[in-house]
Amino acid sequence: MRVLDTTPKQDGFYMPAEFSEHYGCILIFPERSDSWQYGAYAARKAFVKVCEAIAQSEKVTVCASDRQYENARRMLPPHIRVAEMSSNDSWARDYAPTFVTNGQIIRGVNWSFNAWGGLEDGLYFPWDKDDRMARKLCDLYDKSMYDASGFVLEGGSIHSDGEGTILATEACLLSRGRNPELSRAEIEQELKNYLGAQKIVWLPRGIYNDETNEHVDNVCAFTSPGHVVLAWTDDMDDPQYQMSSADLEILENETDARGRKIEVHKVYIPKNPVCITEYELSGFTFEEGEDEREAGERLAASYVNFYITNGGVLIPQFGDVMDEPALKAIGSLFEGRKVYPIYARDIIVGGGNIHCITQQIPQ
Ligand code: KQY
Repeated sequence: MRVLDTTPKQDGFYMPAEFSEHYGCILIFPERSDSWQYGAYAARKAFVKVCEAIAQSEKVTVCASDRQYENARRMLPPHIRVAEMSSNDSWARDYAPTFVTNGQIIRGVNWSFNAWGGLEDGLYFPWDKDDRMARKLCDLYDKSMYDASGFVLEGGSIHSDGEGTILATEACLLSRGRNPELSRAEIEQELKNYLGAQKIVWLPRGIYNDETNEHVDNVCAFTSPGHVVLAWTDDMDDPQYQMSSADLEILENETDARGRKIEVHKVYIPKNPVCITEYELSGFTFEEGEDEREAGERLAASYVNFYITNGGVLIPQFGDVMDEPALKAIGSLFEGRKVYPIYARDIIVGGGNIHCITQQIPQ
C-alpha cells in the first residue's frame, strides 16, 4: 500500500456525497460485551439484516475476528464477503477509511482514532486495533492512503455534499478529547485539506445523550446538494428542542460552498424516548473503570442515522409512532430508491445506529 505525503486537496481529491454511486460497503461483526448485550447475539442478527439490505445493490464486506469468523460466514449469505480482521469494536463509520476521489481514482484517508475522546472522555481502552483498521482496509482494497494520523477524527463526525461543503458539530470536533492543541480555524483547515472541501458548516449540537460528543450523523445529513434533514421535535420541554433549534438557526442563515441556501427538512425524533431497560443493562459486562450506564437512560435514537445505498435507504425503526412518518419524510427525499425499514433497537443499545456501523466505498 502506498502512503502519500500530500493531502487530498493538493491532489484534487475530495470526499464524495453518500448519495453518489457506491462500489461497496464495509461493516464489522459485533462481539464486544460492554458494547453489545447478551454476547451480541441480537446485535449480530440486526447487523445481518443491514448487510442483506445493502447487498441488494452494492458489494458488502464484513470484517470479523477469528473468534467470530465461522459464525459470520454461517450467518451471512455467500455473496457477502467476510474478511478476518481484528478490531476493538464494530463502528466501521468511525474507523474504516474515509474514501476520497478525483472522479477516477479512489484513495483512503487514515485519521487517528481514540475511542471518541481518548483518556479524556473516551468510551473504552485500548482502541489500538480499531485505529489500525483504516490502514488494513486500504491494503485490502488496494487503495493509496493519505496519512492524517496526526489528527483525531471519526467518520460519523462529518457529512459531505460532494460539492465542497462539510457538516460537523462544534460539540464533537471542538471537544477536549480530540484535538485540544488545535484552534477551531486549524481544525477547519485540516478538514478542508483532507476532505478536499471549501466550506465547513458548523452546527452547535447533535443528539441528546449521544455518547460520541454528538456526532453530526445522528442529527443532520445531506440528502442532495443544498438539502439536509434535521432531527427535530416541537416539544419545548424536550432537551433536544434547544439543541435542534440551535442547529436550525445556523442552517437557515448559512449557504453551502456553492453559495446555495440550504433547505432544511425536519424529521421528528421518536415521540416516546427510547430508553435502555434493566433487562438490557443486565446483559452487558463492563470492564473496570468504564462508565456504567443506568436503567431508564435515554438512548440517542434518531431516524437521521440512515444509510444510503445505490438502490435504497436503510432507515432505523424503534417501534414508535414516529417510525412511519420518518420513513415517509426521508423516503420522499430519495426518489427512485427503495425504503428499507430496519428495526434498530438491538443496534442503538450498543450506542450507535445504522450509519455508525457502515462505511461506503465510492464507485
Ligand atoms: O455512534 C457511534 N458512532 C459509536 C458509538 C460507540 C458506542 C460504544 N459503546
